[in-house]
Formats: sequence, C-alpha cells, structure tokens
Amino acid sequence: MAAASDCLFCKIVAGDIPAEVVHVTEHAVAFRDINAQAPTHVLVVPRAHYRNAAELAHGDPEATAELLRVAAAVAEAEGHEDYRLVFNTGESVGQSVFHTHVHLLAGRAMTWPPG
Ligand code: U5P
Repeated sequence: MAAASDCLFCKIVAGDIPAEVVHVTEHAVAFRDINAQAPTHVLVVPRAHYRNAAELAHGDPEATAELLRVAAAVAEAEGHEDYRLVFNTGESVGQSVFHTHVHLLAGRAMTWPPG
C-alpha cells in the first residue's frame, strides 16, 4: 500500500522525520517511542501504510508476522525474556497514530488488566 502523505509513521519509515531506529527489515521498522512508558518501549511498524493490525493482517500477512518477529528480536537484544505487545485499534482504546504499530513494552513489572 502506498505511503500516506499526512502519516507521521510513513514519514519516519521514509526517514523524513527523525526517530531512534533500533531494527530494520524488509517489511518493518522498529524505533523508540518518544514518550516511553517502560525502560524498553519500542514501536514496530510495517513499511506499508495500513490503519490498524486487522487491515495489515488482511492486506499483508507476511508483514504482520514480521512485526512479531522483530518485536521478539528487539526484546531479546535488549535482554528481556518477559515483555508485553500491544496493538491499539481505535481512538477509544488509545490509538492515536493510524498507521499500524505494535508497542513492545518491557523492563518493569506490569499489571493486568491495562487501564
Ligand atoms: N509517538 C512516537 N513518535 C511520534 C509520535 C508519536 O513515538 O513522533 C508515539 C506515542 O508516544 C505513542 C505512539 O505511544 O506513538 C502511538 O501509539 P498509539 O497511541 O496510537 O497506540
């Protein structure tokens, strides 16, 4: 899917907006969240523009799997055996950027359910 001209994460993927990139693959880019909620808080995004996880899963199953492989690789590289992955879908549950991304959160104890 083509990059969306007004999409922040498309601009990060393209290198037009700076980010602290920690891992890149054919289909995915991982970078640190600017408002970290844990010692490791990394966002893994597909290079292609999809609004949310379900749209990505339908449109590009290989990229969907790659997001999870990259998240696991970053967790391991940062020394975390335990970690949480979060896909927010929709404003009411906290999605603020409408380019698919999985949050990798690790490095502290977490409670359940999330707020
Ligand atoms: N975010 C960045 N860089 C930006 C803009 C937003 O890392 O330039 C992060 C926010 O801090 C937030 C995430 O954690 O993107 C969007 O997640 P969500 O609220 O859409 O799930």
